Amino acid sequence: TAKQGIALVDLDEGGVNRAFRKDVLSGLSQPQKAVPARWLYDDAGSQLFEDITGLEEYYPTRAETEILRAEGDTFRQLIGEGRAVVEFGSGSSVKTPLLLSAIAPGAYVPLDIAGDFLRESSAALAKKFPGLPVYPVEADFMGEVQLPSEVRGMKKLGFFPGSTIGNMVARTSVDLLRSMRATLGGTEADRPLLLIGMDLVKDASVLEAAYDDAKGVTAAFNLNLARRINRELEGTLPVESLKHRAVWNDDFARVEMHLEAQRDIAFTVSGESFAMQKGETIHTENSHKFTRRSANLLLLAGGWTPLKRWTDSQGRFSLILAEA
Ligand code: AVI
Repeated sequence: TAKQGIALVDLDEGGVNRAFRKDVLSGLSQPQKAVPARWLYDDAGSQLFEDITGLEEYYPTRAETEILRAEGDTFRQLIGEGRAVVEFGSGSSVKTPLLLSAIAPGAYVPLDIAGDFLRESSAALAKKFPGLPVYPVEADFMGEVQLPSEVRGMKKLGFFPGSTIGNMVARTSVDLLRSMRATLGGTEADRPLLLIGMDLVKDASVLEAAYDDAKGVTAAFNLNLARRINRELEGTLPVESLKHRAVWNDDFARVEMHLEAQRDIAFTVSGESFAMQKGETIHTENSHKFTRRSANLLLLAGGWTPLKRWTDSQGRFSLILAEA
């Protein structure tokens, strides 16, 4: 069902996030231990991710920004003016303004589950674009979201930059693409558009460096998950005995992040006991990379027809415009 403005974090009597505890306890009980990547983003994790986007080795943000800067005129020709831009996520302070200045939209609707961040970034954006109506919606965009009545009659453009789609396995990303279609609505005669960032397959050494930088910021980002488990779930994970790993999985065309035990360890989380042998890992994130064909196939599976594709000058990252 479509959601809007409901309480999104379910805390127990002790103030513990129930969904986080459930995911961690069940994930640590699997033969290959795994925790869903969305739990990387508490306040500390979100700040570390911001820091990652400025790293020398982490090219995706720069590459995508380069495309947004260079292709403004083409965006305007293909997308037209006056659409309501619905961003899946709170929007970045750089990429979103580039798109909005290029296409002169009729409204901007950012959707995010993190309400505080959403309100802050929306206020900053409204200041930058004084004439533009901004309608932030606090919602989980993985399902269909009810858009504000003010934009109901407008044509829509969905915006999902950053290759965040790559952090999902195919089943989940197809579900999301279909939910986006449902959220954006439209008719045969008035099809919504989607502008989506998808990072490209490239040399494994370049990809692994992007996810294991020399300054150790990505390592800190990954290890923060163990710290968060200790903080919020009364965990006793020995963080100093865990090592950040970034590995290219060629079969699934993705960079995987893991936390690897450097010795045999035993620990508890919310009173439950776990053990890891030296070398065993907790899988914490997938970042899928695409080819032109695999990107098109995924979009088609999700109900979107690719219309146009742009890449940066070094061919590292793609932005695709698709139509429902
Ligand atoms: C948010 N997401 C697209 C990032 C990525 O590249 O997969 C998250 C990230 N993980 C490590 N570095 C960046």
